[in-house]
Amino acid sequence: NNLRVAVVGAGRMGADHIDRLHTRIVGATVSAVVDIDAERASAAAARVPAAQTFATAAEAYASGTVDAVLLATPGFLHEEALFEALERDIPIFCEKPLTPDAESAWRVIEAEQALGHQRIQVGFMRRFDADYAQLGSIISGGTLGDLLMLHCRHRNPSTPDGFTNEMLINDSVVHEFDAVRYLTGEEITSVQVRLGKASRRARNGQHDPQQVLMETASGVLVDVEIFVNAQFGYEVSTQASLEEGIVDIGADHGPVTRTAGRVGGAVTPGFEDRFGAAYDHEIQSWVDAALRGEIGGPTAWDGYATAACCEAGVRAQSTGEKVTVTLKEKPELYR
Ligand code: ISE
Repeated sequence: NNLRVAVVGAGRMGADHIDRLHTRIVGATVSAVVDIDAERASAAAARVPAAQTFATAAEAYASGTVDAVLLATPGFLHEEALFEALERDIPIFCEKPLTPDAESAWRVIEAEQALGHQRIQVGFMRRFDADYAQLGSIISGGTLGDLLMLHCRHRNPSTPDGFTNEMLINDSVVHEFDAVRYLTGEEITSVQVRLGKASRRARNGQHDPQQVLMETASGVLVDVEIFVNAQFGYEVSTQASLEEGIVDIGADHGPVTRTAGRVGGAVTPGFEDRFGAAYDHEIQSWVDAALRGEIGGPTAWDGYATAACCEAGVRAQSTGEKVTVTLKEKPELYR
């Protein structure tokens, strides 16, 4: 069994997925690399001699060499690409965010519903990270009682050009929105953003860092420090307060060395390393499920619910108010 995958978008994450599909994933090959930038497509495809390059997904589909598609373009380009792939009724892996706002995400839900089965898996890789999965089972297992609060830190060393203030929410905190929904098994009911003292390293009109506060349906309170120009390296960590204990996840691992009067280990440089194993698991799960005609991870509903949180978060950035998140009723297909 071999799934022939077209990777659309040959940027940072697209190139990483091409490498993963080519070297580590079983049951799939990269048959097409699509990017409007021909040079970028060729550079990313160079590692995979069998892959052809195309300027558009339509051309890749027309070549007759594509069974499934992995979308790794920026979020604002996803809606059209998703419709195009849903029309062909092929397995779709869509990097986060599904789309940038609730209305467009709902149009995607409607299109998938019209097919009558799920085709879209969304790239919330934290669900495939060992630490998150273990915290998830501690919470759902109930051995430490009910979950009361979550304290999250999400720090990037720096941001690329064009990473706007809204992208702190839509591209970075979107992962916390999904992680909170995953860990609590509940929807998020409100989002608030507090802007305090900003770093002089903030660029592209960003106010950085920001504190994002959320509530879930049962009243679990969540605070997130999103700090995308933190310089020192990459860190995504969470502390959970439960009735009978406190659980920490996401501390950097690796050897801790004591030498020359100092003690320490290494800091993870970026998300490719921190979540490398999680990305491998998520893509393998997608491929395995796709070969059975199913999906193997977060659904378009997860994409829609987080898009609604992002929309509320972006509004909260400018108003400073607590913004309520209201979702439409969950369609049968996702229950
Ligand atoms: C990036 O797009 C990701 O998805 C990373 O997981 C996140 O940590 C980073 O902040 C985003 O820019």
